[in-house]
Amino acid sequence: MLTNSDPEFMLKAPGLSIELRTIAEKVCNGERISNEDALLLFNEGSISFTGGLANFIREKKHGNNTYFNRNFHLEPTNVCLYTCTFCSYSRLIKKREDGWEYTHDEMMEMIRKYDDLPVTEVHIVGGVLPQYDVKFYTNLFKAIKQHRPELHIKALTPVEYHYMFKKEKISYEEGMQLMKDAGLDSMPGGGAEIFHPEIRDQIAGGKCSGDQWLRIHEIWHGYGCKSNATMLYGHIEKYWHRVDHLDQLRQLQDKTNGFQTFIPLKFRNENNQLSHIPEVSSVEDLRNYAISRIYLDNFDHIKAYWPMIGRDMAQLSLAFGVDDIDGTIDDTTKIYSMAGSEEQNPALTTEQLVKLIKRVGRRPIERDTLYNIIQDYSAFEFQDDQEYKGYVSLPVV
Ligand code: V47
Ligand code: SF4
Repeated sequence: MLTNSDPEFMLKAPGLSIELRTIAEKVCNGERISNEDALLLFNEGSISFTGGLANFIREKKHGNNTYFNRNFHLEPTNVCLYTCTFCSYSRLIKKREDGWEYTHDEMMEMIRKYDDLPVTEVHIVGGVLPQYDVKFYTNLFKAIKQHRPELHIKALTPVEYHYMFKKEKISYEEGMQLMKDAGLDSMPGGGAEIFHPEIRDQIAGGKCSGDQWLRIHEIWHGYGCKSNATMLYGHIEKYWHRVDHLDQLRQLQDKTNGFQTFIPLKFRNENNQLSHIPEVSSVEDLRNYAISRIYLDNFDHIKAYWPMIGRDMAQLSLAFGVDDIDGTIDDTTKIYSMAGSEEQNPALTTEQLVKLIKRVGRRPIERDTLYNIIQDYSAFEFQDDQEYKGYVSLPVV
């Protein structure tokens, strides 16, 4: 039987132009698509055609496996020196009384709240302020490791690192080594926005450039460490800016193979300086996931971040190239609720995440940050009313 992820099915799609057929042939033969191909898919690929190609790659790489982890976020501050126009989260220094600025001890208190819970990762990211410097973060990472050595620290982005290393007058190489020695395990994908200066200067002026973002990841990968990458889409950029962004990520990945996951982040328009720009449609979100999956042939994973896109869309995205839906979160991030996401208090239990994945016919796999498999939940069973009943652990195949 032919399914929509069967190559033959896609090559037989009625009315397919020669150019689109050539893209489908490349995908079926495991060949890389070009920037022009990606642009053509954005402009002319139907959602079923593009989604089918992405699903074909997704299933070739991962079958039905869909990954998630048990994590929580720590956001040291929402006061920030920068004024990114898309950001609903930050409070300007002159209005800092409206925000929060946690101390070392307050942050350790939050870490201790998870002592009896089976979380595997803390994701630390927030605003940029002078007091959150190299000393602050190296002390924090050391204290976390001393308290709970097995908790994976995924923390900060080149935006914070560039700022604090410059202030400290140390090189990126020295700075990242200090972070590694203090206990940093991996870097999240934030701060990438859109690399091209034509857009970056308008939406994220003053913070690290696209080249600096890429350079810090390259150095980190050179130390044998892993990181993620994001792209903030659906605001003032054009399709070709997205393709340029993906191109730069693919080129760096060819050099280092240090990226694990690509996470497209949909611009949400509440409470920020770009609120006049309408959000893109759900079809556009699915198209963007699918083209990211097709283009980034050297990335293992594509993630849909459910607190940003909502649970329904995260489920749908699993048929459009996505194989990871992040983690339990435990209501510990405010970035997206403040920007208008439908997820106002993002928290899912493991059971809820498993159920979400199973309801769309995929196989829920709990992973750690580095994609070591912790548990396969495929034998979860649901009663008629779709309530979670229990699970048995299965060997992973
Ligand atoms: O860099 C801020 C984005 C990012 C808005 O690596 C917005 O696993 C949309 O990078 N609309 C931070 N996006 C979050 C991030 C992330 C999230 C989940 C997982 C991982 C990972 C990384 O959030 C920022 C910025 O691009 N952002 N405001 C907004 N209004
Ligand atoms: Fe600051 Fe990050 Fe918001 Fe930009 S996106 S204003 S750097 S918190």
